Amino acid sequence: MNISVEPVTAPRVATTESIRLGLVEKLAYAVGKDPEHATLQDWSVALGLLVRDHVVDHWFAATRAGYSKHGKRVYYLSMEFLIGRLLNDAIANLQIEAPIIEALGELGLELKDLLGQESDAALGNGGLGRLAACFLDSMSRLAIPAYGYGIRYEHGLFRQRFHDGWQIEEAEDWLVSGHVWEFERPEVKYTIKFGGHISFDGQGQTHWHAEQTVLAVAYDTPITGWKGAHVNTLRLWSSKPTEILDLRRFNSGDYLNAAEKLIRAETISRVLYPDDTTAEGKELRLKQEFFFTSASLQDLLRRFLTEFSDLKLLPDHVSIQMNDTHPAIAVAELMRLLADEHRLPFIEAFEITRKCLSYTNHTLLPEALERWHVGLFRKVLPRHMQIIEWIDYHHLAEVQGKGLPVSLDAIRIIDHGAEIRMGNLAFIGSKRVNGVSALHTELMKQTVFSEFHKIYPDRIVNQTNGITPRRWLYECNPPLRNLLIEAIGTEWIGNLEKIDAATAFATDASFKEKFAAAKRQNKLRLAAEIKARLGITVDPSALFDVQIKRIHEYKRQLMNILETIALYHAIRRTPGAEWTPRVKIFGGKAAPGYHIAKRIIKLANDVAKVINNDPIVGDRLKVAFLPNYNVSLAEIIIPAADLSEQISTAGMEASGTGNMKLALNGALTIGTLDGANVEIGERVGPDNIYIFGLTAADVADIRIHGYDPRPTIEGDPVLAEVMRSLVSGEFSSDDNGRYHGISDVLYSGDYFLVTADFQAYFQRQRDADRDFRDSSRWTERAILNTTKVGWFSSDRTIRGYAKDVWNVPVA
Ligand code: NTF
Repeated sequence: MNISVEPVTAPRVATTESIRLGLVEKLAYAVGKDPEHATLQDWSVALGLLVRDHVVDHWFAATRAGYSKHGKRVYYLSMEFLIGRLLNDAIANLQIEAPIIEALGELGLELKDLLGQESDAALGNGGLGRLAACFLDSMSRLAIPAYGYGIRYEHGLFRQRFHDGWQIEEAEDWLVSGHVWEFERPEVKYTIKFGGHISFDGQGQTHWHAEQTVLAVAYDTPITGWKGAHVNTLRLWSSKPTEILDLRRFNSGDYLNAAEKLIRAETISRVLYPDDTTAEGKELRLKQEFFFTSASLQDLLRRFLTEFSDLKLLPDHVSIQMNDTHPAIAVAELMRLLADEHRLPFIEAFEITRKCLSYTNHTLLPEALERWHVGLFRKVLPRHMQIIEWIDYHHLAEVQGKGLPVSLDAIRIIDHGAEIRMGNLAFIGSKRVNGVSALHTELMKQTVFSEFHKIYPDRIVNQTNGITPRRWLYECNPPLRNLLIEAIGTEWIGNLEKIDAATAFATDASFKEKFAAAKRQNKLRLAAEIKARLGITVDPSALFDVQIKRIHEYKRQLMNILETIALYHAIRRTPGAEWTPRVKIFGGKAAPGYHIAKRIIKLANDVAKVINNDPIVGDRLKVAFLPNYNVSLAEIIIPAADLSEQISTAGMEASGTGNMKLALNGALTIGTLDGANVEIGERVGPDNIYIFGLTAADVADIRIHGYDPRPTIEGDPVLAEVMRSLVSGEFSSDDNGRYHGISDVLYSGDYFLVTADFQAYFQRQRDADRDFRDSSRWTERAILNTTKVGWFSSDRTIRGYAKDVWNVPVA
């Protein structure tokens, strides 16, 4: 098309006047309401649409610049993007809060009320998905031309409710009142094939006769970087049928069957799998993985071919990051597209593929390393099965040729002809493979990928995780943000390592007082939230002890609950002693099929009920398990925390990112030497963190030699009493047997070594109690946590990827 209209060149300027007029206009012409009849939701949508206009101006500029430079683009493929709310994030990044607050004030509205109307985009389970969201923010901050690619789930992570203390899952419905941030792109669509069979014609062409085809349709969300300097795109795929309706069947009265294809097609992007540690859902899950991977690769090839024609140049212009093994099918799919669709020789296709792709590993838990049965895989992806067989054979021959002393069994993709190991496929098909903390990367080299590491000693690199300081300090913690700006200016927001400048104020009496006041303000806000959601009154001067994360045995919420019980018993014995009042705050969801995890939630709630209603204990100890933990709730809890629980069995938490958010907001960590805790400890110093327990090496040793929990339990009167209370029904008077199973798990093997670490943990908690009573000193240490963890910005992480993995320049 030849259009002679000048494009928008300069982003619009926000003034109080322009915002007020713009809002009323959006309300009328986009929402269809007049101010007299508008609900808060209507106003929130109007504000979203208006802010979006500002975002779009910046977005166009960035996209045009990207095309004009003919540079390299980064494609971040992830099954999950846990982005949360976007309105406040866009306002903050564009720095247009002041005129908005003023304009709303003139209209008799408050910004925070409108922000609360937006639903959370919960397209992820936990750490892995939230990391992807922080990375999008940082890629925009650093002006890296990048696309996030994922699935537009109609239903995100389930909503959690408690019924009599048990977790109940309900379908989540984030799209129900519309989503103002996305742009549907009905013209951007790709055909995705499943099943069927393969034929070869005599001329070297391969044909895939699919059994099912669906369309992947694009939905774009702009991701605004700091100060709007760059805006990237999150492109999510929605599955649609290739045929709208079987009219013949419909007209014959067969309505249900006429709609069958539609339902089958749309099922693919219907729901997010609510499990981040096991390869569940089998066939549908495999289809989801292939669906978004294929659409994304087709899309990026199309974009490449609009600028270049020689596919050999692909690695110079494209870097594709596989977030875990969920998109690892990209290895075979990129080869298929290059070889079958674009007619490149296999060997060349393989070379190009290995230069474009890289893989991030997020866990060493064996149950989380994806494997697919060959039978299922061949049924769903017959052509990819052949390609994987080719890669496996070819790679094995290559390695054998080198004559290295490695176990060939360990590096095969197809394990004994029965299962496909996606980790191995991803490794073989990647330029770089990275872990997410120093310890995790080291363990990757020593365990899962040890044989690969011998063959490819330069391939594994570390990129310790990070968090975006925009959302996780600037936006969620206005009192602390304002104090920091007053003390050291604003540079830290775009460059978090500069926050170290505030270290000089750690002993400044006036700064300390203001820091403590900010913390108190945040604690009051959380106390109000606890009251509103649970009806529990908590004392804002108590120590707020926070554990927020998915419920998993290796994360050891159970150990925290046992410690809570021990503390409860101690308080009851001598209520007159000098106690440090504590509020134990929990948040987190259990995978619906993870029965022990769900029982741990029930135990926490049972323990809470007994303790919170015991008049002898009073304010000395309260327990609050907040239901439906999500990004928005995290934004309220994290700024209010005094103590951050990071107590996983050493060697099992790949990194953690909640640990970084809590430390940045001035919480001291109590934790094991696991994941990024190790690196946090190095930066804040041993006096400002409570480290305890077995190390990863100790745990590995125990795994070899075995562990008998009984002598440990019986040798510790505190723990022995806690264990007795589990089986006596002290917390389950309606069902004495409810926790016998948990007790059995601990007595028989205790795989996660809760009992082994209990005593050291209990002791460190008492150290924290003692230290918290010296509030002046505690504040100093909290300040040092905030000022010493600037390195954990996801901007630093992304600079690392840009340099070591993607080879792209950054701003
Ligand atoms: C998680 N992995 C790890 O368990 C966390 O320690 C880590 O911080 C995040 O990834 C982000 O790297 C997963 O969620 C999964 F799916 F791999 F198990």
